[in-house]
Amino acid sequence: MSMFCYQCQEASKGTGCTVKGICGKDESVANLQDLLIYVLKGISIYSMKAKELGFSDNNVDKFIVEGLFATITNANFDKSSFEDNIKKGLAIRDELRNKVTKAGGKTNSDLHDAAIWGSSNLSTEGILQKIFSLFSGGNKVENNYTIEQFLQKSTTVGVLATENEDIRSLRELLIYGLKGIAAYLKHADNLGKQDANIHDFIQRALVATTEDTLSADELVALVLECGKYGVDAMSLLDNANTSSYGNPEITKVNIGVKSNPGILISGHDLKDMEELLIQTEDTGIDIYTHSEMLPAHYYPAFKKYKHFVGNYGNAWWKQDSEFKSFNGPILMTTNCLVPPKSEYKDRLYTTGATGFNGVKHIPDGEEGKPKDFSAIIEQAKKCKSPVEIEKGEIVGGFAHATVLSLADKVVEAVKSGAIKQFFVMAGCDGRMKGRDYYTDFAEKLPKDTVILTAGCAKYRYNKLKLGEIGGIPRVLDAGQCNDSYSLAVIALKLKEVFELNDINELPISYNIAWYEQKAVIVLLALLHLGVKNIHLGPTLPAFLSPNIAKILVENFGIGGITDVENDMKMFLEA
Ligand code: SF4
Ligand code: SF3
Repeated sequence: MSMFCYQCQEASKGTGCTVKGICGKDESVANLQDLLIYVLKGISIYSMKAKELGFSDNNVDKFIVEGLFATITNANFDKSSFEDNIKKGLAIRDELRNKVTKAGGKTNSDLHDAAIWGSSNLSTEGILQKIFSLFSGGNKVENNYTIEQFLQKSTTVGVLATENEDIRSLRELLIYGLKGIAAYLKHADNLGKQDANIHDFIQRALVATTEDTLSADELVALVLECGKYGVDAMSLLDNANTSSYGNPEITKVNIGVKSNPGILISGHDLKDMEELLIQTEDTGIDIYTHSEMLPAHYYPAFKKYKHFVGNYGNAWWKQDSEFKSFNGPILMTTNCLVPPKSEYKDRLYTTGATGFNGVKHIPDGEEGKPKDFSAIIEQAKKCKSPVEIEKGEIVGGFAHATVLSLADKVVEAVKSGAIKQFFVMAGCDGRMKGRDYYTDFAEKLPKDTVILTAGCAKYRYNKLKLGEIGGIPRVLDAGQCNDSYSLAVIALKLKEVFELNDINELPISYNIAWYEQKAVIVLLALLHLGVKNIHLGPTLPAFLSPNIAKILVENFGIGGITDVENDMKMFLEA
């Protein structure tokens, strides 16, 4: 058996991981992820037919979103969870097929293999029973499939099953955009916000990746449409976050430690954050954020918790040393999870879309009840307090409401020439040595420039002393990667204030770092909003074939990066 994955920036040799992922994903997990995506395509085929016939099922929509999310880089390494989800997916698919058949829809003959393979011959009752036991008893149910069958099938349905490299490139670009959307939809759903149109698009797009009749032009159009739904998903999540927890405020976050034992929470899920804060109140345990959870400190609703004391460490990839010195339990709510070292594996917990063999997983609460974090809390009480690795504060909270409240000041600074240019340096951080580029770039930017950031890319420069311009910090952190939406809202507002016809006339340059698939949807969302000349680094995606990269360069001016001096010159003279 072998694997092929090229969905993230660290794809081996810049082309793809073929033996084991640089991320640590082994071939069986990689292949089961491919098979799960294939099952989601099969479900979508029937779901779209069901929608045409006038019925849909929220549970099907949610299953597709959760399945996509689980395959995002550094989310889930747990083979058994993919095996279970493939089984559940097949049962859901077959039940949906029966319903569509009953309603008079066509479900036979020339359907794509994704809709047919491994189909059970069970009666509707049998399938319903199977689904019931799968949902109520996990993987205990007896069924017709073995892991060997799944692994065998998986090797025929992965990325390389599409032979034409341009079609493959577009199909995968679309799927990676959908994975990013799925992550944002899941967070919004956890806070009670849904948008049926986005689910419809996800399923329509998944079906499109099975249609050999679609031309490259049609797939390009779908990719761009994906950007529109990316904006919608980010807007939905922004609304979910701000209506639940208030608008982020300018906040100084402590990066030192206190003397109590602590729990470290990472990933992107604010609902988990809230539930953990509530359950740890008055327990003598302090809560710290790591990596992408840092922006939780900016929300007014979380400021009332006295035991919510700071941020510990840096971006995701430093977790192996930082989790060790933290001393207390760590809760991963989403990606990015690095395969854990033995020194802290027994203090690590996953929840939601994340998972790892042998790491304790906190399940969803039953019937909408909160998750039960008591095991983490009990363990924390027995742990030593964190070892201090740095001291000081970092400032953030510059999401759209804050920046727009400063609009007069910002506009004045631009008009007076105090601010010459903004640099959007949002996105992801990663292990690659070449990412020092972003620290150097931030340090060497002229003093009359301001960095707009979101995502874990900020850790490359958010502790530098870059100063202020007339009271406006030179690094404005809007929040997590999904809060890149704020940067788009700010740009659109500035366009309006300066009465420009085109967003590209603004003095804003885009030098974005990417790593995983949420960055892909952020990129597609920016393209949808008409932003041109985005530079993407540290390397261009391996999944862009030369022809598809050419289309992006010619139509949108997308480029890579070279070295700091050359790029700085190019951006400042543009
Ligand atoms: Fe390789 Fe990235 Fe895929 Fe992991 S997610 S297997 S590092 S391309
Ligand atoms: Fe980071 Fe994983 Fe992308 Fe959310 S935490 S930005 S890499």
